[in-house]
Amino acid sequence: MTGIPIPQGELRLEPEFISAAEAAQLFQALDTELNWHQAEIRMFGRMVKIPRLQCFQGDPGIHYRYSGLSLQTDPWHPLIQAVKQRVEMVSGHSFNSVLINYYRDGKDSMGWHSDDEPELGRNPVIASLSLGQARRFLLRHRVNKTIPQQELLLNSGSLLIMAGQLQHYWHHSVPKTSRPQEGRINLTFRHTFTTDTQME
Ligand SMILES: O=C(O)CCC(=O)C(=O)O
Ligand SMILES: [Mn+2]
Repeated sequence: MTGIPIPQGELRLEPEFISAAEAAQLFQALDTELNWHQAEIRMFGRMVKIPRLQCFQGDPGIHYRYSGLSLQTDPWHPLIQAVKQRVEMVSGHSFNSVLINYYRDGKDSMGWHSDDEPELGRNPVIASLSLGQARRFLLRHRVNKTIPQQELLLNSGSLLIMAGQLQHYWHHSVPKTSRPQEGRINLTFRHTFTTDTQME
């Protein structure tokens, strides 16, 4: 994996973690077989649909907190479980859950945020596998605005690892684009601490 040097965080990218052909096959299978839903969040007192589809899978007993709700995970899809094992080998970390986002076209996006929920622990290792349409992935420092913004193009089959202090010091986003775009599925493997497991 290639390290991308940035201050106060660790980023590593494997552009061809899985082949383009395998990534296309996996995209097709997940597109049709997963239990996609469009979550709603409260914004300025109104319920609004988030601009993408999602699903969340994990080990039994793992809960997923979203906008004040605590949701059960779906069981692992066998293809995701198989790819998770390869992600664990390459990253040297184990994961018990995955958040899966489906960007249907260029209007679907993810706004600036950090993966800093308390249940992810102190310096979470997050492994992000992208399938389908290549999309821009941006990072900007949360405090020091003189540090340049980082931009990566996440191709189909690429694996990005975010680790160290990254979530404390950086926000990331997948911006909208007006260019015609095919669908993209992104899987972020995480270790979620629940009340049943020990916090690090
Ligand atoms: O789609 C991506 O590349 C990013 C997804 C993400 O940031 C997240 O799931 O928290
Ligand atoms: Mn994120």
